[in-house]
Amino acid sequence: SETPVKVAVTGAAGQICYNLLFRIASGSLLGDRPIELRLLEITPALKALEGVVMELEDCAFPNLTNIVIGDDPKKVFDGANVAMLVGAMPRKAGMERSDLLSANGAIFTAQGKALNESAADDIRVLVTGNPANTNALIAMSNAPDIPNERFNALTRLDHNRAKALLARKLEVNVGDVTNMTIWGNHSSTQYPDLFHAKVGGRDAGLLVDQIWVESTFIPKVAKRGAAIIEARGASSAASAANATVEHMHDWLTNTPEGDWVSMAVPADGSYGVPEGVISSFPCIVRDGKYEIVQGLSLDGFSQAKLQASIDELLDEKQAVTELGLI
Ligand code: NAX
Repeated sequence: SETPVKVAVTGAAGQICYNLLFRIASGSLLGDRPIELRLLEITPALKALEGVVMELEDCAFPNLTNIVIGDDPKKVFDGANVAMLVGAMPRKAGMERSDLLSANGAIFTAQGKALNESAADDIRVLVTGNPANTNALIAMSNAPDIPNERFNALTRLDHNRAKALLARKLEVNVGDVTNMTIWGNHSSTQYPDLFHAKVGGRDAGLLVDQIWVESTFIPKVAKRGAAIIEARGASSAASAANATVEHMHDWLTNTPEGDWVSMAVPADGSYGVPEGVISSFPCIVRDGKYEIVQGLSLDGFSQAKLQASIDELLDEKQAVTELGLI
């Protein structure tokens, strides 16, 4: 029988994973290929994680061959082909930004080193835990033997939010919206760009006015997470899990012909984004390799929006450099 794909997931007892693990195990990631789950948590959360494991067992998923849990990243990442880094230190009241970066820095330096030592040669790492782009940069910088392009961060949730908002505005099916782009950081400075998007094959930019784009579309996409916290009393979980599984699924396979997705990947100079940051771009995937879509034209408005988000990424990079994390 086929060798199971080893899928490592961190933050496994948290709320995103309470949805994500069941999606992975039921086939949303790899169809009917056998999967071994390798779940990392901090020591105090291992008991809760045992409960999640019981529920996974009780689903009797036919393609879930084994579950390994633990609090030692080196052991849990052993032989992993895929790693989804969801667990992170949330910002608490009174916490300065530098405190947040250093708390997460400790997590992602350790996990980067552990991946470097024990993951499989084909490891792909996707960071969902915030600040996702910079956490991915920290992990990447601490894993010198793993090619940089194997480290991505999640902006697919923002991408999906942007598609859904545009579809609601135009009263079309979300499936008719293609070629949406999120540029930059997964933060409030992100630039959701509909000027290359298509709606039923027509240019989205011709179907909405600039005022709606600037005063509604961009801020609503960027602040959707806060709106969900306000309504639900907890941050987005199922939609974040869905985006995480979709990003990794597409990265392992192909993006649909004629469309692209948003992925935060190590910058290579495309669109003037300097090497050394992990920024969101429009990407296509062919046979498990992603490429940044080239040749899109950005007008002055779009350039300024992208630049603001790059500036923030460079600030975060400088902060973690000063903290000695990269
Ligand atoms: P929860 O607080 O419910 O779960 C996080 C889990 O991570 C906890 O169980 C915690 O014990 C665990 N954890 C902490 N440090 C760990 C470590 N060193 N190793 C392993 N596990 C560790 O948060 P949840 O709602 O699941 O969100 C997880 C992360 O996703 C947060 O950082 C959150 O900000 C981020 N998000 C990112 C999104 C994105 O689009 N990129 C959107 C959703 C979400 O806000």
